[in-house]
Amino acid sequence: MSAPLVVRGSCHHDCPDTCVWDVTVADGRAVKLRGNADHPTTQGVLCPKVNRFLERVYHPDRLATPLRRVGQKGDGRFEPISWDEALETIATRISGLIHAVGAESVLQFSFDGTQGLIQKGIMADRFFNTIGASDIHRHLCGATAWLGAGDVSGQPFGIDPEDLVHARTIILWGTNTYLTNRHLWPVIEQARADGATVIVIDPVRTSTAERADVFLQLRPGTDVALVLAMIHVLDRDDLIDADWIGAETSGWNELAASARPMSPGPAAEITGLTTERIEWLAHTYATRRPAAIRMLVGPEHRQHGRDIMRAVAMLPAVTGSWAVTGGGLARSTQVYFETALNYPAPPDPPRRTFNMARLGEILNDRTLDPPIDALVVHNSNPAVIVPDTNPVIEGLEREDLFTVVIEQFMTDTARYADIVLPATTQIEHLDLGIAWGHLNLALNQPAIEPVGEALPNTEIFRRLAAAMGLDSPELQADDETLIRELLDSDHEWLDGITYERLTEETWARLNIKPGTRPYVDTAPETDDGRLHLGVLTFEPGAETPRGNTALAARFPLVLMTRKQHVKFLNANYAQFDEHLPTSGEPLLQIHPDDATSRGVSPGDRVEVFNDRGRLTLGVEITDDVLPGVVAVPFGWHLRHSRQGRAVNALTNPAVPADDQGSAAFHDTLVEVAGRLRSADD
Ligand SMILES: Nc1nc2c(c(=O)[nH]1)N[C@H]1C(S)=C(S)[C@@H](COP(=O)(O)OP(=O)(O)OC[C@H]3O[C@@H](n4cnc5c(=O)[nH]c(N)nc54)[C@H](O)[C@@H]3O)O[C@H]1N2
Ligand SMILES: Nc1nc2c(c(=O)[nH]1)N[C@H]1C(S)=C(S)[C@@H](COP(=O)(O)OP(=O)(O)OC[C@H]3O[C@@H](n4cnc5c(=O)[nH]c(N)nc54)[C@H](O)[C@@H]3O)O[C@H]1N2
Ligand code: SF4
Ligand SMILES: [Mo]
Repeated sequence: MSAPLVVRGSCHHDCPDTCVWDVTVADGRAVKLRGNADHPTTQGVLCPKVNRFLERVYHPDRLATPLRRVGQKGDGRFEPISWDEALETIATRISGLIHAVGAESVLQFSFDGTQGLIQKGIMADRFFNTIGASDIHRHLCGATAWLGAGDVSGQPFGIDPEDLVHARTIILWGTNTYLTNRHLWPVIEQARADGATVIVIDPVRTSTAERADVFLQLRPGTDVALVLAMIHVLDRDDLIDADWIGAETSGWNELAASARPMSPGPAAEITGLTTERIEWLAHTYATRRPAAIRMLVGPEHRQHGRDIMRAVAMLPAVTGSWAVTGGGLARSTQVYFETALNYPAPPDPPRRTFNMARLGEILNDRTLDPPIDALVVHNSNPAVIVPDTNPVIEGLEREDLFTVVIEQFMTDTARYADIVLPATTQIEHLDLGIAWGHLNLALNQPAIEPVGEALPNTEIFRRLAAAMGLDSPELQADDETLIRELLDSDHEWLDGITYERLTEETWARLNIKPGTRPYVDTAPETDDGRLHLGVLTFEPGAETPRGNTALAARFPLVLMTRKQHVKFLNANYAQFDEHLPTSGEPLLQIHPDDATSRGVSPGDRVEVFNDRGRLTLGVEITDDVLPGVVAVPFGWHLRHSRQGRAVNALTNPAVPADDQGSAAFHDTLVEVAGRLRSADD
């Protein structure tokens, strides 16, 4: 036996925390995985999702060989084939389509299954750019938040989340920190121990809201009205920072005029909060400083999500709270990495690109020129994560759609593939991880050889390029070269951060001094170098009770579909029974008033439905949701309901008219029919 060795890597999941871990390897097998004790945010603990990651790696259900479908699409019957045969089949089909109808008939669909930059897509993108395939806007997470904050500040830099420790008011605005960003929670607790007031603004009483000093449970999607009322109060009570506004912003007069009609009275009527609470919030935010707002993505998932993100981003510009370390807006830190690293340039000419939320529509649209006849999915599970599942499945069922899925497990999407290719997990491949909850880069070193015949995504696309006879050397670049290219940047934030240093030290903080104040120490990257305020209007979404009274008469309840479980990470882990909550199935949360009026009692099964779909679910009757609001957790798989659908069978796929930004997931109206006897199940 050789002595065990410890290999350092980083978690790949789409999670703000990007933890660093130590993998103990004995005789080629990973035997222990622990959070690294010295990493500034991990501090020795991972999370309930990933603590048993090695079971995922060695799970008997891991895909071990390439597979070819032998049954109907969706029924999950496959036979093993060799890599040569799999790649040859794919190369022949794709080359044939390129010849017959053009490369745009091939759609690349990938998302955030890994945040490691090279396995996420650098080599895949090179491949699809070279052939000129159709692409997607990867906008279901974070893009709308980016656009909304960017409307105010150009590049949407926020404060280092670690600087929240200096704040005396912390507003967790539509973010469920305790669940979704758990390594930030100790920072929030530390600030509170030092005297900070922690406020949560959310339509749902989340596990974070339960831990807050003050929980403001507003009606979904009404945040712009709340911001306008806060600005109304700040202006009325002379709590704005007029010097700061004059020197650093433009558009204040237009914003103040927008806020004048929205006194706390009308805002209370729209948001459901009391006028006293709104007054208190505005005063506290302006006077208990440093005052910080923390946001991630929750409120972006609506038709007017960009307006909400823009509105909230205006608050620190109006009070000048950016001026003191610990104040300002703490949002995704991804923009720092995108600024510093040498990301590949966008393809020239640009590829035909569709918003990913429209996958169902696109797969079924024969009028596209050309229509989509091949789909290659990697790092994503669209059958679960895309809104409006039924058209997605209808598209995936098309006999004439050639579908390839690169996966670690037989997911709900992979079941519809013609060819499934087995992918390595994070402990089997090299990668460079960025973070969106802190400022540390991490190098992930492979700890073990690939399990079975699995290959890294990068290698799969190198081999596919070769099988298609594409001979550009950049399609054969190895993984280390790809990482070195990303680090090859003149940006000062990367000074001294080399591949060699990362192999020694694993992680490195971008060269940004703790306490740096965006828009104070550096100017906003806007056309006039000022923070942009301007006209702000509350508009209800087209699928909300206020926005469509006719539809609301049929479907009076607003459906929220947030992340809710400690052992789920998006669509990952629901395949393992040990990761399911004790209910063993998704439960519909409904307010006691709505349950009573529908004759729903504890223990009942109900149907929740709209014109897009229908699910039969158990219920949890709770005032964690407001009257008129119901919630079903996201992340469960299709097998977890009688209909063979998860909650996205109900959700609203509408995207902004310019195709930029997320879908209106949470602008979804439904009705609930109660009293299904168990015989109906
Ligand atoms: N355990 C666990 N952790 C995760 C994930 C997971 O699946 N499980 N997923 C990861 C990913 S990909 C992401 S993007 C992050 C997301 O992290 P967060 O943004 O913190 O989480 P979400 O659940 O998307 O949304 C946060 C909150 O927004 C609220 N919200 C919805 N609409 C509105 C609104 O109109 N106004 C206000 N004020 N609030 C609203 C929801 O009720 C929800 O509680 O979490 C990451 N971490
Ligand atoms: N209703 C509703 N829908 C939502 C959301 C919501 O809150 N509510 N949240 C949205 C958000 S914020 C997000 S980020 C998306 C998440 O959407 P996705 O990014 O598609 O979801 P994940 O489950 O994180 O990852 C997808 C798959 O990637 C695979 N994977 C991981 N690593 C690798 C790898 O190295 N190679 C390959 N080939 N595969 C790999 C995993 O096995 C997993 O099945 O969902 C969105 N959809
Ligand atoms: S999922 Fe998030 S919290 Fe859990 S180990 Fe990965 S980065 Fe850390
Ligand atoms: Mo996300």
